[in-house]
Amino acid sequence: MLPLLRKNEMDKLSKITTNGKAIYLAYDHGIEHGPVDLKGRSLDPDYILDIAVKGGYNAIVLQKGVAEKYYPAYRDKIPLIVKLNGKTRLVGGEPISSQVCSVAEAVELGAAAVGYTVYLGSQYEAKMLEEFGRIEEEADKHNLVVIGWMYPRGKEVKDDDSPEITAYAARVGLELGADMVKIKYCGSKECFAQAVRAAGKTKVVLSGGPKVSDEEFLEIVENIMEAGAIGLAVGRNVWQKESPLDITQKIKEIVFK
Ligand code: FBP
Repeated sequence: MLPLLRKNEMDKLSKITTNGKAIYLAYDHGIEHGPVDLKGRSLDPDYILDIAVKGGYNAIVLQKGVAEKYYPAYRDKIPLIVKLNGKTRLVGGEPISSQVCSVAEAVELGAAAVGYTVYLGSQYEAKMLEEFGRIEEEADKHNLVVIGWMYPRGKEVKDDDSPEITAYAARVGLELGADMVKIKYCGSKECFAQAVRAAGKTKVVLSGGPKVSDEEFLEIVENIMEAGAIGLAVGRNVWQKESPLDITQKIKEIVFK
């Protein structure tokens, strides 16, 4: 039985990786951040999907509404990661991201993987951990990859990008059974390596972050790859740039070299 499980594990990951490495284009900002992030061309989902396909991304990350209306035309061109929960930036207080799409719906939409944000340390952490557990169980039945957006956040979390908290977030992903965790950069190669070690056999990808200069971003990509990450899920640092395909090419040279 065990070898079979391991084979399934490899099969499902191979749908959204290339030789064990990966770049994902994240585009769930319409709900998380709103129009402030989606200026100009990036408001149009087709513009982003076109970058994802032309850039050779391993998958595109979408919420179900955008996936329903735009992904059918791209279904044969690029794998889909459906983000199952979300929240707007309009709510104050302790963060909670509620499930807005089921695993079954994600399967219908053609997903190869599902993503779910857990705000570790939030007053509502317990609810998100419980939902994550249920999603894991359902996703397993469909052989879908589960990616945890592991974000320490809330008034109890004073230093959300400290080495210790970042490693903690990565470790929680392993403990919960995530196939992959998406974590924020903690400022250095050494710190990120510590998080990768904490995640054990759970794969680690970088969460891109707000737009910075190409040089700064590419240095971060170098660092996380040297630290043992398998790649990154990036949004703003690609599609908010003047030439998204140029920066994509540079990212690929580092990730897949
Ligand atoms: P970016 O590369 O643009 O940072 O996107 C990664 C991501 O996790 C998105 O999937 C999500 O919409 C956004 O960041 C959430 O960012 P935050 O919770 O920090 O506002």
